[in-house]
Amino acid sequence: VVLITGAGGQLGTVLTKELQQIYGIDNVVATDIRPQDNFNGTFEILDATDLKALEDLVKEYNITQIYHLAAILSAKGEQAPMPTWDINMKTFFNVLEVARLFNVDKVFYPSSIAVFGNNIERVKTPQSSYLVPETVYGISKAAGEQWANYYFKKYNLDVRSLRYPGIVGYQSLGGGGTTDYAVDIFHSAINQETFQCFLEPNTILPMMFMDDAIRATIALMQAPKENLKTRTSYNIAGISFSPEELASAIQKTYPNFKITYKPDFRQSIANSWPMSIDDSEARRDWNWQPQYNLELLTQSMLTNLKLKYSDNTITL
Ligand code: VAH
Repeated sequence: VVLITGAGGQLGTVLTKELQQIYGIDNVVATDIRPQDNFNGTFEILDATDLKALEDLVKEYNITQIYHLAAILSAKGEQAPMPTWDINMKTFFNVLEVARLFNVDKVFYPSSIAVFGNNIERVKTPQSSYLVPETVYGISKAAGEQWANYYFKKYNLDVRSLRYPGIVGYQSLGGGGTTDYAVDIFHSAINQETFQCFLEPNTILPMMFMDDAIRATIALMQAPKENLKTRTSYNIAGISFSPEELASAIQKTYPNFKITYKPDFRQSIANSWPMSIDDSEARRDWNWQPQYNLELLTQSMLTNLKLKYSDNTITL
């Protein structure tokens, strides 16, 4: 039985459905600190900073895998540094300890390109870069990677991790990240509103379509243990693009779509991150291969969002 923390988040919403497909709806326990309206499956309210509450759920449902998606992301995290550090670390320590004590088979830990600072090569940033993160979120994720590696080496706990780029999907909204503009822009396009972007037009960032991110997660978790050489976290790459490149991709379908730029504090976060990622280890160890380029991402976003807005099933 699989437990997901942060199941109501941008990634958790989609990953929960995928895991229900793979393991069966009765073998997935979705949890989040906030209730989810019209959730289909087993859902439990969980504040993952509460060790006892997590332990009780793991025992009650005989959990064998944990996907730990609960976290405060980069932009939101900068508004409250210490609470962000406390929440991001406490929740992961709880997951690691409960997994160790109750013989959980596998743990998934999401890391991020936010672990990189601008002390390194920002084009095709290598897996083994020296990490100097410039956000509390990035510091917590870099620390989490070391703990994942420690629990693997010391307790043989099978913790696996990906350094996600910005994720773009139609099923959910961003969760307080610096890459959220790349989701919001599509909602403006569909609703024929001018989009005000909080980053400069030429800010290139590593991104990935949601379906690729989900497929990468499942591929990593199902890879034979002996193939995995990296136990901190794997670089993975999808596509890199800037707001102006994304806007012109949208204008191919919506020629009248307009974008304006009003950079805010998130610009300095974006400036500290890589522009593109070298994911050769993931390709070597577990055959990673993205399938979505900018054009396919744009088409899929516009087609699916139009559907959601037309039969107003939009419950974002
Ligand atoms: C964020 N979407 O912006 C998340 C992610 C790399 C980006 O970590 O914080």
